[in-house]
Amino acid sequence: MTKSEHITFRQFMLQEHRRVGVTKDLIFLLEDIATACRIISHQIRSGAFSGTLGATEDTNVQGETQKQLDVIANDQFMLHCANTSRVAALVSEELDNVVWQKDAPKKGDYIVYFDPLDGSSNLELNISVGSIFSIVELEEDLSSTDDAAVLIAGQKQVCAGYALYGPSTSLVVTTGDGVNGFTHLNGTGEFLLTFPNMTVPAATNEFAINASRQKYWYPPVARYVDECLHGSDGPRGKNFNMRWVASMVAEVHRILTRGGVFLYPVDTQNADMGGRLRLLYEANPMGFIIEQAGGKASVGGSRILDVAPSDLHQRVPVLLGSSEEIDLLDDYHNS
Ligand code: AFP
Repeated sequence: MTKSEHITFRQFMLQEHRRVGVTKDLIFLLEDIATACRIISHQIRSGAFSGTLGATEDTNVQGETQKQLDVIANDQFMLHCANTSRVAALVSEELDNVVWQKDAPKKGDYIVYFDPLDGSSNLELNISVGSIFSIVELEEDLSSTDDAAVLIAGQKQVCAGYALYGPSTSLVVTTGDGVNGFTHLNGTGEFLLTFPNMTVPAATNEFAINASRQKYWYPPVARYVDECLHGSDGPRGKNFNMRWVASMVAEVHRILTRGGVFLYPVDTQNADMGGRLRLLYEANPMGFIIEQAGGKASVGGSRILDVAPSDLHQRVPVLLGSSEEIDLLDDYHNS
């Protein structure tokens, strides 16, 4: 497609409104999220000049030192997600509690979950980072704004997406009918459709895992990785390549582009926390996106999107990507 053939995010979403009934309220909310991501992208790319690439003095609910840009990105999501009257609550990796936008949430209102800046330990290294978001529609009026009301399983998502702040700024979104990728055009500031109908190949020869944690792995993951490393001489009968960016958004984007698996399993060292990655604003949105692109997303033997949340910042194992590989990993976990 030439530049003139690249339709804008708004044009594409209005097509989806006519094609599959994506609501205009959701389109407005997504445009506000896209604006937040556009501003975050600018803040990151100018961070070296504004002195904001480093850490703050604070730690977040995760016990992690907050980067200045974690806070800036969170502020942008909070600001831009509060515009539409249908947003009932915001859930952020950076905030201890739910931020309720109204006292009496109604059926059809949105809950927005987000990791405003994922991979921020890479910022000073100039390695790609991203923002992740997930949207759920309330299925009934709420009698109270108890934080437990936002503990909704990932299978109920109506939308999920991420922005990837890399060599270019990508916006990848699903509203439940496939996955589409947009690229930010410097100058006009628009997100143009550049990667329609993104799909994950069922087969792959590429896996991503933090191999330094090998001594902590439980047998199913240890077996899977060992067989990949044995390559054509082993039971898999083919050689594998490995990647590890330490930025989940970058790994997922690679998998959507050429296949592969991303593994952050529960292990003997993180077992008391349930894993490393957070369910509501990392695993669920990425799991929804990967499934919508034809891949699979598992906690190891069962589907991420089926997990019934029990805590706002709950962590889960994440095994996602090419379906043939995730099926094999599930078999190893279930045998
Ligand atoms: P940060 O946001 O603290 O950089 O963590 C990024 C992340 O949550 C995810 O994006 C990476 O895949 C994973 O952690 C990297 O974990 P390791 O530091 O153990 O490699």
